Amino acid sequence: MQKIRVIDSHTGGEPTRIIIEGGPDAGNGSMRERLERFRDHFDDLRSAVINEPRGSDVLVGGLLCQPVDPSCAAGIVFFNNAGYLHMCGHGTIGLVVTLAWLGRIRPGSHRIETPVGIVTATLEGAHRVSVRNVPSYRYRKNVSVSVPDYGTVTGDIAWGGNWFFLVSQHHEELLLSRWRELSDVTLKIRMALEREGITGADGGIIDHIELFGPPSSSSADSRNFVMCPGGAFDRSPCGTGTSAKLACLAADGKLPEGGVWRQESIVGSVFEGRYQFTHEPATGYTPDADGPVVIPEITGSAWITGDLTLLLDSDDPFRAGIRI
Ligand code: PYC
Repeated sequence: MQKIRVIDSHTGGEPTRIIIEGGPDAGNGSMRERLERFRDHFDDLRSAVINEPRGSDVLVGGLLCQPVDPSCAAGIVFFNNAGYLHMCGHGTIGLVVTLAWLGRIRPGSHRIETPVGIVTATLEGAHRVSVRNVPSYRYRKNVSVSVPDYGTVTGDIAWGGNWFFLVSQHHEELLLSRWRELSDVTLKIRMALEREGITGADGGIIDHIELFGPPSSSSADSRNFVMCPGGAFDRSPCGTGTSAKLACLAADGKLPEGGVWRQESIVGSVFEGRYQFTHEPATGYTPDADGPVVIPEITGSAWITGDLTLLLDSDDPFRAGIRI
């Protein structure tokens, strides 16, 4: 019987499951190398932790790692039902609240290694965390794609730690009760981008699709619906997605440096975002990108929902989860 201890939390409604004991031996390399070792040698464990019958499509998992850089409090490799994420904003907020709940960190700033660079998370209380994300930018503006049974959709391509296609011009009402229709259209957009060979820089796969619309709360600036790589929608406003949005706002001169952007999710939770211009290198950035490089900071709250031990019985036919 294999035992894996995990701490579950949710950030603005989006769940995170952090493996704190009994996870795979991902080695001692960089977080990128550990992601590759996890993916190449222990992918069944990812599926066991995240997929049914122990998990669900909505969960994002994180393998807590010893950092390489001693100035960091932790390293992390994020994963989901479809594979591995470069970075995860809501997951980082969940990780920091998890580490605090375990008594491993105290309020203040903590550096965290991810496969795409070091982020700095500031724990401001038991639940509230600000994440200074990796350098982000808009790569292309007003890219049109022909979506079968729907029409032409135009959006921006931006990097916020993952690749996003951000669409503001559409006829969809962003209501939670319409999640099936919104899922259908965003999945079609994603497939159309793939079919037409539209990617981020260096051929980066655009695996997150974001629709924007008016907020339901007067204190927010915008509402979004974010389709994640495995076909589940983000219940939170998506940390990397809000970072991509901030990069687009900076590129269009619609939000000044340091100004606050309140991004509401499809379930009504809110992340606060702001950005600073930077000369730090960004993944895949070249001067022909359609906007400056910025460092986004995302603030949100997370709550612990479980401290449990997953059991993987060698006789269980669904020991490695159900891969749909
Ligand atoms: O918060 O960055 C995020 C995220 C990515 C996928 C789900 N959440």
